[in-house]
Amino acid sequence: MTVFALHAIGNPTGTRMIEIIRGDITKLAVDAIVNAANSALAGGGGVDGAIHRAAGPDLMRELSRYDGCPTGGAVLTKGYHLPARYVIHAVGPVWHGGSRGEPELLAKAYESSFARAREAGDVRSIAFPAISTGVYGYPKPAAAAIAVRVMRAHEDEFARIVACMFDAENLSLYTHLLGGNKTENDQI
Ligand code: AR6
Repeated sequence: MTVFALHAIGNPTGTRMIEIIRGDITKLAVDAIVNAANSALAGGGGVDGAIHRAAGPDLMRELSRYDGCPTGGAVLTKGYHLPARYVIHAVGPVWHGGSRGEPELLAKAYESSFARAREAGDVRSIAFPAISTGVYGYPKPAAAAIAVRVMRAHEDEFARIVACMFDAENLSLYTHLLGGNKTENDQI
């Protein structure tokens, strides 16, 4: 799949940027991509399925060493056949209406991802999908606000933070939150 739009939006407080890319996260040549995994680390559909298909079966072999991962947590593996050197498998919450700690757990999934990236020692660029906003049913506007808040809190620790958006609604939400103008269908 082609990455078909690139949004590089300046941070009003400095030179670092949170970039918004519309496309398939498995194509991104960053140090680490984040996966929206489940707590069994068992693979699945959505971005998880795409990452496993692109990385190859060694990814599942490495994950099978773990006895799962709690919601809000994240584990780091190699990227195998992906352009990214690492995959950080973050477990977002299933949306149950908002009264089961979903906002805190979603923020924790992003925080845990950044923690794993820092621990790796050589991650300068990291890309995130919109965790929990697919199969897990988290309302996209609320999830976007949390994701952008946590990304901004870590902006100074990385050379590049990419928000990789797959669908038009998330693209529009992130673009609005990050203060940019939406332009679509720019080939890169
Ligand atoms: N690149 C970037 N984003 C993508 C891609 C892709 N290739 N494919 C989908 N998305 P989801 P969740 C977007 O369902 O809600 C899996 O079965 C998608 O449009 O992948 O956290 C896992 O195994 C959506 O905005 O993850 C878990 O069981 C976002 O990624 C469960 O789904 C997240 O959607 C996790 O559900």
